[in-house]
Amino acid sequence: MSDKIDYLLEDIETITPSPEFVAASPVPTDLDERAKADRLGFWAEQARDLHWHTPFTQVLDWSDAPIAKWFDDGELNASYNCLDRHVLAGNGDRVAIHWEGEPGDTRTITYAELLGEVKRAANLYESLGVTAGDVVAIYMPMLPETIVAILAAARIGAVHSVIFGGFSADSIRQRVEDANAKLVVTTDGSFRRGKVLPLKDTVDAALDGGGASVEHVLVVQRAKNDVSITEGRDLWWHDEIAQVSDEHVAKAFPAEQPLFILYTSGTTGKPKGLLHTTGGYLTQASFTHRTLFDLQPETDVYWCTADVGWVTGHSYLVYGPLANGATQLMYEGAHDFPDLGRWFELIQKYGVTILYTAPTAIRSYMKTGRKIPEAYDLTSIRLLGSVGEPINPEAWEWYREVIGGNRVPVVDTWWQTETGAVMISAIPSQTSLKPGAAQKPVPGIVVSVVDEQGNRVDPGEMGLLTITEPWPAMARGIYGDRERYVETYWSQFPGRYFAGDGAGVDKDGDLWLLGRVDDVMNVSGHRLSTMEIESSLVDHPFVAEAAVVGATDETTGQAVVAFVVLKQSQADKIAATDPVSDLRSHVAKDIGSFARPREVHIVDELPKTRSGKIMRRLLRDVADGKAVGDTTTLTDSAVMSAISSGMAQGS
Ligand code: 6R9
Repeated sequence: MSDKIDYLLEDIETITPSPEFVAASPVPTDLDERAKADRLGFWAEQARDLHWHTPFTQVLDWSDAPIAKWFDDGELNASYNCLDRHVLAGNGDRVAIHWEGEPGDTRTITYAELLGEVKRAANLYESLGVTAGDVVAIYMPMLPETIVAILAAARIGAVHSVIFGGFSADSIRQRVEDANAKLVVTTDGSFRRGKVLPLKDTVDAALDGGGASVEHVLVVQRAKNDVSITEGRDLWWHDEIAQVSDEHVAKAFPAEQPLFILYTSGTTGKPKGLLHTTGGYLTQASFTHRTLFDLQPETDVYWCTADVGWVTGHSYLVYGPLANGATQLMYEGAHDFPDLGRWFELIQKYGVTILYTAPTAIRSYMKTGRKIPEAYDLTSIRLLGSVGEPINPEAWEWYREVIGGNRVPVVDTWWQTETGAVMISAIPSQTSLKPGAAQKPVPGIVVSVVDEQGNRVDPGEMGLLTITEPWPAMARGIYGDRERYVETYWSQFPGRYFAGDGAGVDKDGDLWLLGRVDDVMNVSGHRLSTMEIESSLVDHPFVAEAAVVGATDETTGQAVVAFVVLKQSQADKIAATDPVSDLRSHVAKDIGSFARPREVHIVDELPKTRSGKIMRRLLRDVADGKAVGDTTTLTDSAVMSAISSGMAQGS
């Protein structure tokens, strides 16, 4: 059986950081050295960058593994760290948020103003009887009030559970009930591609006959669409906020005070509510944010395009940037409204210097062509980040060349809802970059790529990513279900965290993330990464996007089945050839004949979750000729019907 990934043993050209970038970088050069010499001491030092009401004396308590306690005897307040301390340090006039609504309305909010809003909201929550440990569910679009609602919960020691604004009433009910939420914060509606999405109606449907724990629903007015108000339960945010004081003293809470629950889908149908606590989470979120993005808080304009409803929004739109006193852009709407230039127009308008986005967005711009970004001035950008999926080298190169003007570093950051903050990434001022690789564990993080028996694999071998030492931002379990947490992550390799991702180490010792292991195929005894074949397909000039799955095959065990979206700009050339046979040969030539796709299906669109991940599970069903499974988390379930009916007609 071949476990080799040949390209990991080849010479790969790296891109060294420019001398100007290195010279200007505020990131200490000895982080890794210090972390290796004294790992816990290193994290303690990072934690001391925060404000502690009561300093901690203990660093890690692992006696109740795998539920860690970090900085356990210390006390702090997350909201104080994100707001008060910047204002007290004289930075109250610094812009915290440049907000732009989809229709083009804008708001500029300084740290002092944001603090005032959060104090009022904290008073409002308290007046509604919300106290430390209570759960506040937040079903909101990308508004400044969403950040206010989150930080107000943190300020009083309440636990927020943000539910992505695209979720259905059933999903809201399930989450509200799982956590016994006492308060729900929502909006009347939100703007999306020029239409109003009626969020409050969805909350009403969720609470109709369910969610008995909910005492109040606070409604932020945004779209001014009609909503029904349930007397005694529902309150307008603006009415209530006007009646409370903007004085509020942040109390100290224990380091292990629960900060939030965030649900993520696992391999089973029931979403898992990952629980995160305060001190360790905030330490690692802020440390990674300032280190991996080379943050210069006085001058940078940072933009994370993730929705606040996902973990990336939590750590790199709320806690990381605000704890570091950064100035950031927050955009309410769709990337393609009113046209595909919107993101680039925003970068130009606000002078964005750091952009953090997902490969799927990059590939969709590759598909529509470089003309769109090239029409804007993107020279303010000095750093690019990627997250959410493996980034294929072609997308990495395109991102750097077209968005980064061929001059800026690109950091590929690997992490998960479970890990709370980035775990694997280059440090842009210190690492020679390799297109397509996440490269290095963050200082203070220890990982090991192992085989199924738990033995470390050699360079060039395919393995499984494990994390061998506890880390500050790690989840403190699945809310209310310790067993499931242990079973899902800590039982395959006892004593270690198993991420569910495949990985390899190259001859220089750099890490390559190869996608979920459930996406690994075994074809005639050859282990193949879906990612590797996708990357090869995307390398072909005709292909904009590709998804590969392992279909069941009587002879070879599994067979490679590819779904590809072709580039509109190449239509003339494509018409003159046989693209399916071209692509099959291309992969065979690129990787080896064993990797030649059994089938290549040309489709108009790939099925994606609302967070932009390709739903390979659904494509596998189609490839296996099975009924297509649950499509409720797709952005557009019509995509699957189109693909299935195309297959039935033998496309
Ligand atoms: C942050 C986030 C986690 C899963 C993870 C992995 C994939 C995320 C990645 C990446 C390769 C990267 N993933 N970042 N794969 N390279 N840089 O996305 O969290 O939504 O929980 O997803 O996403 O497969 O296991 P989450």
